[in-house]
Amino acid sequence: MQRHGKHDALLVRSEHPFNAGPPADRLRARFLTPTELFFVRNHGEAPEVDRGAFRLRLGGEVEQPLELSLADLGAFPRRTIVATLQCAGNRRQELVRHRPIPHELPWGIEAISTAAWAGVSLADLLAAARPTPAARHVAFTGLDETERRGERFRYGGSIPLERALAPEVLLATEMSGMPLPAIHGGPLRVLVPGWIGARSVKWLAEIELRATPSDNYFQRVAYRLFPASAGPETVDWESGAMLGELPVVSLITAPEEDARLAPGPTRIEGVALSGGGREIVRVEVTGDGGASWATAALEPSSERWAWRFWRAELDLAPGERELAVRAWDAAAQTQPATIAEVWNFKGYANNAWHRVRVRVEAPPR
Ligand SMILES: Nc1nc2c(c(=O)[nH]1)N[C@H]1C(S)=C(S)[C@@H](COP(=O)(O)O)O[C@H]1N2
Ligand SMILES: [Mo]
Repeated sequence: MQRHGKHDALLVRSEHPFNAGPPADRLRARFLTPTELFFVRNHGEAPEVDRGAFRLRLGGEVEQPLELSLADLGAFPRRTIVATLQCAGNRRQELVRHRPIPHELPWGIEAISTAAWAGVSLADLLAAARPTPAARHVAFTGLDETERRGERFRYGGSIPLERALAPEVLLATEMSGMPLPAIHGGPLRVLVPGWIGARSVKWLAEIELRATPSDNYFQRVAYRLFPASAGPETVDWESGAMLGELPVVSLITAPEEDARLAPGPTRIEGVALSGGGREIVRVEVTGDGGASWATAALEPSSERWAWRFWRAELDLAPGERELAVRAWDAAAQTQPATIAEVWNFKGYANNAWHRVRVRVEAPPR
């Protein structure tokens, strides 16, 4: 079994390619997820990269194409950003329970983690390459291959040039104080804070400036959001919205589903995150299906691109109870109540209230 330096406690959704994430009781243990617990999302096998021979190529709609070794990259100013990465498929399992979603990973809540990423700003490279007026999108291609529709090709995706020019978009070579591990894209990956994880391309080898988004399968076809009425047979793939910025989300990490709890005041805790660096301004929990809400305490944080830890207390009476959480961000956006409102056949962007069923019972006397 391949473990990639990962903790044995990880929930493994697939071995080949390796896809795994931290169980709920470890997800929120530390603000910076220990790297051995950080979730992994791979579409193909992790490639081996020769660090000495490695060159990053940057071309397309630029006046000055670049070809850079890792040492060349090290000459640009070094920046560190604490950022949470979340897969667009996080919490797909709840969508699957509502209506089946074949051929996609049934993630629980574990496809989310936080690290301190270090590397160089993509903006600094772009300044050296000087994009032409025709450049509107920045496309990334990794070195890993994957197969879809009978074709083998490299993983890729793109972001708008406007997003790429922000200083927090990194080409990262370090993760929480260590060289970027191979399983997380080492030696070099993109980090697009506040956007779906899919755009943070690992094993980065090529950057192309373009007038249009990337033609890669994972930009052109996958990672699009369709209405609930669309299905794999009838869908017009081009009609879906290309996913980018994350929606506002929140998760209950404790208690866990099916927990048995004593009646009375009960501590509830979890994490919340919004897209685009928007601050989480309120988190609320309910134990009565949304009839009443208790406001959670937010842990102080100055990390704009990272999740927010919260905790709350609910007074629980005996019986089967459903706990739920919703967060609000600085744009006054909040989360839809039900899975039915967000269901889509690819299983992306589930930001419905996160619900956890528990049994509350007095201890036997
Ligand atoms: N080259 C490459 N980059 C990739 C992927 C991939 O399969 N190949 N998966 C993407 C997806 S869908 C996510 S959610 C993140 C996960 O990053 P992690 O494995 O470091 O957590 O990487 C993204 N970058
Ligand atoms: Mo993802």
